[in-house]
Parts: sequence; structure tokens; C-alpha cells
Amino acid sequence: MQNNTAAQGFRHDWTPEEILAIHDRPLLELVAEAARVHASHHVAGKVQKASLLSVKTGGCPEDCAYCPQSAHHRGVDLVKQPLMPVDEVLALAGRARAAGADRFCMGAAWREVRDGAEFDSLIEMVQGVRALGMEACVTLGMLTLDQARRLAEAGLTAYNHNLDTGPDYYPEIISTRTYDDRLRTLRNVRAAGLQMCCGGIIGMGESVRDRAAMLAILASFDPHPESVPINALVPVAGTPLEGRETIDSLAFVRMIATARIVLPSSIVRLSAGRSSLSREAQVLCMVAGANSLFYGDVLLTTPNAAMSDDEALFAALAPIERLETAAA
Ligand code: SAM
Ligand code: DTB
Ligand code: SF4
Repeated sequence: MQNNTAAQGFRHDWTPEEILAIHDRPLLELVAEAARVHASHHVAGKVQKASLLSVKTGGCPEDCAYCPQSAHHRGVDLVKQPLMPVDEVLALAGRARAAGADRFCMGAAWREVRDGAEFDSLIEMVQGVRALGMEACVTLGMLTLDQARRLAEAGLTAYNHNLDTGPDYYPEIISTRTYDDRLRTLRNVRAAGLQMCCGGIIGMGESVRDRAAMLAILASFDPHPESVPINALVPVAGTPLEGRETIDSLAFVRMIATARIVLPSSIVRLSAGRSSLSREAQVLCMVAGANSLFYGDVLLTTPNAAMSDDEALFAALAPIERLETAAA
């Protein structure tokens, strides 16, 4: 695990105001600074491909306003699916690896993990993904320290549990669990020795200060979260946030760049909402420090950037091989 000590220049005491001041700098200065931080902690040209699979879909008792899987949002057009069989999940993990993914993330629409046959199956899925040679990440809702330890023993690389937004805006989005509930699960994740994958969503109607407040809390973890997904809201028909406008692509770039500066060694994941970005905006996010993305035609339940478009994007990022000779 990384060691983000103050002696190495990592800060855990950022205030939202300080982060806001970084966020609001002239865009080109902000991106240049983020690129400098990125290059000093990461291989600038390396972008990890992660694959995402919903292993249990819909019917969730939580009321997260953004989420198509909440049982509270009855107008959403979603086919519920019980927990998938382990062998089916592992077959899809194998396909994802063959397609170039080196991290496999599994999501379940649960409020919390419950001990029993379903959790035992999740443990087998984690073991199977690790046996394929991929990193394994799961997002299953709240979990206890004992459950986190069982996942760690199974070889789980990281646990995803997002703060989603800043603490002041959070009650506008979710009423069925508190910010403190989220933080407790995150402490259990860390206490079990798992890597922490924790980020949020922009474009839900929050202020830029709310975004900065979320980054300040992420940076207060010592060490910083190893992985930070930055999602832009995918407004899904039938959810309370269905009418929200798609976030401006340069607002996405600013958020990525700011995350990169305050969380220098974290993997910053350009997550949901990528399909609404142009190829150029995605490249700008990478220049600003994004170094992972979800690869595959669907996220959990909503469309992702098409794999064919991603192949073209990665081809454009690759070195150009000239076939013509000097004489031509
Ligand atoms: N139930 C678990 C939980 O909430 O921790 C795991 C699954 S949940 C779908 C994982 C994350 O996906 C959420 O925390 C949220 O940040 C993100 N997410 C869900 N719906 C989204 C949407 N419509 N747009 C952007 N991000 C979304
Ligand atoms: C995260 O922060 N983003 C991913 C992953 N963690 C699990 C999920 C995005 C879900 C987008 C909405 C959907 O497809 O249902
Ligand atoms: Fe969706 Fe997770 Fe909230 Fe359930 S807990 S409604 S799956 S985001």
C-alpha cells in the first residue's frame, strides 16, 4: 500500500476553500499543474482499463436519487436480476481480461452485505477473478469489519464505496443512510487492509464548493484512497434527477485536475458520464490526471462509451507508425 506521509508532501488537512481556489484557477494553469503532479507520481501515458459488471441488479432499498437501481424510483425501466451464478461471472471476467481489462469490478444493488450463501458466492467470485490474474474490486453497500476481513482473505484488491458528494449536499440526495454510515464502512475497509476505492458524482445540482468539500474529506484519509472514481451523473428516466443537464465537459476536466492535485498518488478514474464526452475532452481529462476508465459497452445498468469508440481512442493515443519510406 502507498504511504502518503506529510514528509512526502502529501496533505491531509486541505480545507474546502483551498481546494476551491485550486479548482477555480485559470483552466490552462490548472491543467498544467495537474499534469505536472501526474507526471511526478505516475507513468503519464498509462491508462488502466477496468471492466464493470452488475452481479445483482435493482430492487435496492436505499433511496439514492441518482440511482436507477433504487426500489424507490418506480418509474425506471430496469430489469431486476438476482445474484448471478459464480461461473457466469467468471466467464465474463475471462472475456474482459481477453479484451484487455486488468481490473474487474463487481457491483451489487444491496444496502449492506449480509452473511450467508450470497456473500459466500461473492467470496468465490473474488477468488476466481484473482485466479485469472486480475485485480478485483467489489461494491456491495455497507459492510462490517468481519465482512471486510473475509473479502481481504479472499484476495480482494479494493472495496468501492463512494462519498458521492460533499456532506452538506448529501441529505438532498440520500435519506436512507448517513454520511457517517459511509465513513464507518470506509474505516472497516481500511482496518481490514483493503485498498479503498472512493469518489463521487458531479452534476447532481451540487455547488462547486460541495465538490471541493468532498475532495477535502477524501484527502483527509491517511493514506489517501488508492482509487478515486469521478462520475458525472447519468440522468436516468424515472429517477428524481432525470431532468438534470449533462455536465459541461470542461467542468469534468476541472474536477479531475483538482482531484489529481490534492490526491497525487491515487488512481483517478474517469467513470460514469464518459460517453457524453468527446474524444478530445477525454484526452484532456487524461492530461489532467485521469489514469483509468471503465471499458465495456455498459457500466452497471446504463450505456458506457462504446468499445469500438474506445478502441479508436486508444489507437489515437498510441504512437504513430509510419509506413512510408523517406523516399516516398
Ligand atoms: N449499492 C452499492 C453502493 O451504493 O455503495 C454499490 C452500487 S452503486 C450503483 C455504486 C456507485 O455508482 C454509487 O455510489 C454512485 O456513485 C455510482 N452511480 C450510481 N448511479 C449513477 C448514475 N446514474 N450516474 C453516475 N454515477 C452513478
Ligand atoms: C463508481 O464510482 N462508478 C461505477 C462503479 N463505481 C461501480 C458505477 C457507475 C454506475 C453508473 C450507473 C449505472 O450504470 O447504473
Ligand atoms: Fe443504487 Fe447503491 Fe444507492 Fe442502492 S445503495 S440505490 S445500488 S447507489
